[in-house]
Amino acid sequence: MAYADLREWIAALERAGELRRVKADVDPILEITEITDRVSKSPGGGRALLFENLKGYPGSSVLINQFGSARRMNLALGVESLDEVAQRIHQFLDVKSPEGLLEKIKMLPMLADMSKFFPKTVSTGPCKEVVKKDGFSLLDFPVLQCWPRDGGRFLTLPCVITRDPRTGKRNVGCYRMQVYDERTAGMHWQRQKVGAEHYREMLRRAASAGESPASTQAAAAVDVMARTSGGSMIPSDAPLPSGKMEVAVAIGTDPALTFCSIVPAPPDVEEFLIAGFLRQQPVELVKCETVDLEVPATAEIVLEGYVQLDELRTEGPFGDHTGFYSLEDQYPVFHVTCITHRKNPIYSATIVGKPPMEDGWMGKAVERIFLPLMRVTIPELVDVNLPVEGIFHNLMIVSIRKSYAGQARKVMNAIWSLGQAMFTKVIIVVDEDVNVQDLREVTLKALNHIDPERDIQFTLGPVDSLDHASRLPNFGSKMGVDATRKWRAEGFTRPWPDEIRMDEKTRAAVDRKWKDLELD
Ligand SMILES: Cc1cc2nc3c(=O)[nH]c(=O)nc-3n(C[C@H](O)[C@H](O)[C@H](O)COP(=O)(O)O)c2cc1C
Ligand SMILES: [Mn+2]
Repeated sequence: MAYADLREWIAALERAGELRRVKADVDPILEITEITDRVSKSPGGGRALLFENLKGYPGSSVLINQFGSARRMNLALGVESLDEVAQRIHQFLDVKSPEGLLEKIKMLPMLADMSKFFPKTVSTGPCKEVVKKDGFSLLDFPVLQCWPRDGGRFLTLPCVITRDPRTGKRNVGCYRMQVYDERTAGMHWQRQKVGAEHYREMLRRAASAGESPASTQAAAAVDVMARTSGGSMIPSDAPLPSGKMEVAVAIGTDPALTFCSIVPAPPDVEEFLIAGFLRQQPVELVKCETVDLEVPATAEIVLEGYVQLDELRTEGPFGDHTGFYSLEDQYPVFHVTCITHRKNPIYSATIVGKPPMEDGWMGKAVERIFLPLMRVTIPELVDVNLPVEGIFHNLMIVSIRKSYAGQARKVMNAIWSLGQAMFTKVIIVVDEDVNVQDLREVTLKALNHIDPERDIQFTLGPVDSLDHASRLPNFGSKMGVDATRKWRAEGFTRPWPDEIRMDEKTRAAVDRKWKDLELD
């Protein structure tokens, strides 16, 4: 069921009637956004678009909106419904130690399955069809300018590959990249993301290199950390330690891997492995030409290069998925040392802006797939809804099976401690009898059930870099709403009213005479 590359995926989209080839001339500057935005907001998210005639880029093509509907998201992962993926994860988590030979034998297929997950390094692949160690330019590709006030043109769907200097593990993250010129681009890994942590670890090492004793080394590292944070730096006269960090960027991979670059995986789990799990076939990797990293063998375009540790540059503004422009900030700069690509590479992109957009469907897939994983630490969790207008970090509605006093608050704290869910600005917790997917039901019941002063929990902590309202960039407050039914054990002594429901006998009687009433 796995797609070997972007081209097989495009063919599958076309067979399913989910692709529209656009032959008319379009401009990658603003025009593609306006077209795609209208398509994204049409019923069901429209179709994926393959622009085949681009102003200024004869022979090039741009794929966009590949994940932009529930159906395409399912197709991308080769399932009928995302619950299938959740179910497979659940099965893995549900393993109990086998008792006796029969149970052991039953487990063998699953173990054999696991061998398929690990990435495989191969000697070469289509991404090496054209290798350019000089004479290359980022401007050779039809990179979009998305919105009028954007700081420039941005790579919007890059798989950014870095290596943890401590463990050697590779990370793949989707971080937008502002193209500054032929050979440099911004590296917008936000401070709490894994690429940023790899960068910080390189900085720590550089800060403490040559210094002795250990306490001085640690102090040097602490000082650098306080001044820099992931991407951006608190302005200071003291220079940062110098050095280079190798980075590779793949654009246009098979859809499972592209999707994995956005999933909030635990930092130490390689996305290549997760993609292998989703595709049920290993991701094939090839070695880069100029850096010590591996990239997907079938990628359309690969950028190799490095980030200079002590160099930061203004990145943004950028019309973001909040519906507002995210503000300028200081981020590291990526320097290209080599570009390899397939013949006639297909440039793959997305746009973000006011929801609903393509990324909303990717976020919904994360919501479904992560539910069983969230249940590992929050076993009382029944269901989760991240409404698209809540842009994933502003609003999470969860239902729980409540069994003890104060449990809703325990669940909030668990969510604020759970990987990227730490960014959640507002959490609403309801009882398991509320369908969190039905926003009308949530509004009715949650608001009926709260005494605001009593049931709202404020806390402080890290917030999303895109939050423009927090008191400080990346740091602010969050709110949890305990909209569960309050118990005596929680100090609530008033009687709790019954929900209104007609009795069965009357309902059946009206059913029988409904036709005669002629009310339809
Ligand atoms: C279209 C799109 C664009 C994104 N752009 C960025 C970005 O510029 N910077 C960033 O830190 N995260 C961005 N993200 C979110 C990250 O991809 C996401 O947090 C991912 O889990 C990061 O991977 P990591 O945990 O390996 O760092 C974007 C997500 C999507 C869907
Ligand atoms: Mn990661």
